[in-house]
Amino acid sequence: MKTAKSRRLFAEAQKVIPGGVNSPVRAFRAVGLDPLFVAKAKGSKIYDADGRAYIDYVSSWGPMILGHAHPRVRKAMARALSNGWSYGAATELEVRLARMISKAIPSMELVRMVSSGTEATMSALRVARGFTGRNKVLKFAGCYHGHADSFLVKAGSGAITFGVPDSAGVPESLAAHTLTVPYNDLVAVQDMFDQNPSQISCVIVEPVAGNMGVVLPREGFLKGLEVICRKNGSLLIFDEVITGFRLTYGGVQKIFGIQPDLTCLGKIIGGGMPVGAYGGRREIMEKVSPLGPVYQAGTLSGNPLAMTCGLTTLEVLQEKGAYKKIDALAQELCRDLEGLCSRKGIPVRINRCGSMFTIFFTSDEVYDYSSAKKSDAGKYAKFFQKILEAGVWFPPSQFEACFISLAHTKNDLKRTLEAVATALEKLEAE
Ligand code: KE4
Repeated sequence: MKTAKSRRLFAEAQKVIPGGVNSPVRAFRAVGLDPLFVAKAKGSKIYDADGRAYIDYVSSWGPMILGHAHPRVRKAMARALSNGWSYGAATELEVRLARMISKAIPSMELVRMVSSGTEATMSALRVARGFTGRNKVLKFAGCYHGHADSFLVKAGSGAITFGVPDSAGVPESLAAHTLTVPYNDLVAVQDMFDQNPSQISCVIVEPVAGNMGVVLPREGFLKGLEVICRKNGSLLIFDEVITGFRLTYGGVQKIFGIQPDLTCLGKIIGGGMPVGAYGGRREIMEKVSPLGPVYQAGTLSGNPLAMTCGLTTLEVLQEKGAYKKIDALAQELCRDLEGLCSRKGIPVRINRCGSMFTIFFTSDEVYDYSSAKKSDAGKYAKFFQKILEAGVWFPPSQFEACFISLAHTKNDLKRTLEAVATALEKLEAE
């Protein structure tokens, strides 16, 4: 592969940016390569600095559900630019987007705009702590909620229930307030509540997990969380930064019939521009400044250009058949990938929910983080490298999700299968 320009840019980048990237997973370290630098993207394709085209399944980690550079979004943003693009004041655009979100996700009676998923979850946690007067938060191993200190915490050793930092710079005294249990394990959740009576402010969960690879909730898991939270006076927070407007027009909460107390959004609601949001029941969100005592703020919150991008993206998603199309494409691709791997005798598990999926190199069911980690990440890395050479760009980590956009075509799927077939042959030959 010709990567001279990416290599040169990476050398330059490392002189001025930590690791040469502005977000760790982009460094391609998990797949044993130097990162490719991207020059442009259009539709389902992404183009590297050396001019090579790839079918893109990263989709900017979820936001680009329409495909890249969608003409309607581009026109709307160009028009908006002529009005200036940041005022630090309230605008009609943010009211329209908040109203659209609240209409699509009725549990979000009040919505506060922020500029990233991390800000959304960090703020929702603060609101939960402020509303309940409790400090502890319960999360699930393998779920990622952005990089706020309280979430960069892993389960303490078996003996102790409280968390230990999962990153340098996170105070142990803070990590101790984060409790971590396995995903899909309601018994472990109940145990934590028994061991920490009236101390848990909230449970935060990815209702369909995307950050250990795609892992689906087992029957009754989400409903169980709702019941346990209600019984214990704790808030249920759905982190729908990935799933919000990905699996349906609105929250995956609609599909599962769950009413979380707070919901966090990001990615798609900004359409690729920096937008996050959190919201929920009025009585809870009325705790947020300037109404209430929980402080949260942001210079670029509700940025007019970002709002325009998000609004237009959601408008296009309202078009009839949008979700049916991307779900059908993903179903077809995953079915054909499974067939291909089984014909080649390569054990894989493909977890899919709507238009997001992960191919795990394991023969066992993947239903939580420890089962996800049993998959052969080394084989995934080699697989990634080989399909990349063939012009297919999957996430550079076994523990991420692939996304299909409205711009993907049957021909993209055909070319993807051809690339996978070649990659599997090369893997077998090794
Ligand atoms: P951001 O701060 O990256 O906008 O959102 C944090 C976040 C919160 N909640 C969930 C469920 C998320 O998936 C994320 C961010 N997702 C990762 C990829 N899975 C972003 C990619 C990156 O870190 O570069």
